[in-house]
Amino acid sequence: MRNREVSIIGVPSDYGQLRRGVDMGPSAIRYADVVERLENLGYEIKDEGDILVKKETATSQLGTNLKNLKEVIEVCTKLSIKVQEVLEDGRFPLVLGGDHSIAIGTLAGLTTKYKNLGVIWYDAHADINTPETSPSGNIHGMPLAVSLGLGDDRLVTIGGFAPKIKPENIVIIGARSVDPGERELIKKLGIKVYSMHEVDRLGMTKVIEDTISYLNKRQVDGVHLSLDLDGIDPLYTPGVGTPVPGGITYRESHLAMEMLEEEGFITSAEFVEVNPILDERNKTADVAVALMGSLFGEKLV
Ligand code: HAR
Ligand code: MN
Ligand code: MN
Ligand code: MN
Repeated sequence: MRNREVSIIGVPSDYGQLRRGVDMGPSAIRYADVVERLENLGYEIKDEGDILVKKETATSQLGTNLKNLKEVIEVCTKLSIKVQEVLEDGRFPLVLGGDHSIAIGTLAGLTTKYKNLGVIWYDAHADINTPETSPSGNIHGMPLAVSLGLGDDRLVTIGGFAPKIKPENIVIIGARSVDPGERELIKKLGIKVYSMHEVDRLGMTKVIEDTISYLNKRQVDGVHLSLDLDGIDPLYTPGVGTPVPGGITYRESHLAMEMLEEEGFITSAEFVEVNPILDERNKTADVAVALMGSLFGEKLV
């Protein structure tokens, strides 16, 4: 059954990387009329507002190579509590980023309820770096690793337990910029990846059909869609901090959302990495909201 009661949670944080402006993502997405769009589909929308993110000028790596580690821990801890509250109210959490490091908090909150959570990671990147393999020290390149229990202990144990998710419950779609250490870990853990090669070769229809049957076989008790707008080709979503050419098209992305909606098994979602400063007239937020429309059942005819 689809949950008709949706809570929107804004996370105005840019601490997971070094390009400012992605903290304005939630405002840009609200400006693109997310609430209206989903209300028009018959959903009862509660905008929970933004998680309080302090604007620090002097941030702390806590003696590690992880940029803004202290601030990311604070944001993700607050977010995990908020997501947990929304779930306890029986509502669908729709999280608006912010950079992708916030997924650490989203997943920590979700897995207080879902003990065998499936995760669809729609992204140009694999975001599975550890402090040892990260070329940048940017935590937005690490949330999948952290949620698997790999990385700095203070991130890994947010919410008081670890790991949050299982490697065999993850499906990555759209990958085309993967670091050597990430590739090794993906192989070692046997994580399912539909890179752009598979998207081109199989077509999005088959990719999503296979994703659905794979996660159903895993008997997941919920499926979280973590959608990084850089998964889509920068032709359509230029307002992202780390654009990579050769991405998923606008229509392929709509098809993916429509097929996931038909199956009705997405139980939470987050849309991240919208940076209005780098955008062209809020194009990227508009695409995010249009994709949410399809994910929540908007039909063309
Ligand atoms: N893999 C690179 C790193 O770890 C770049 C990560 C960029 N990540 C995002 N999120 N934009 O997917 O630094
Ligand atoms: Mn705001
Ligand atoms: Mn990402
Ligand atoms: Mn990305």
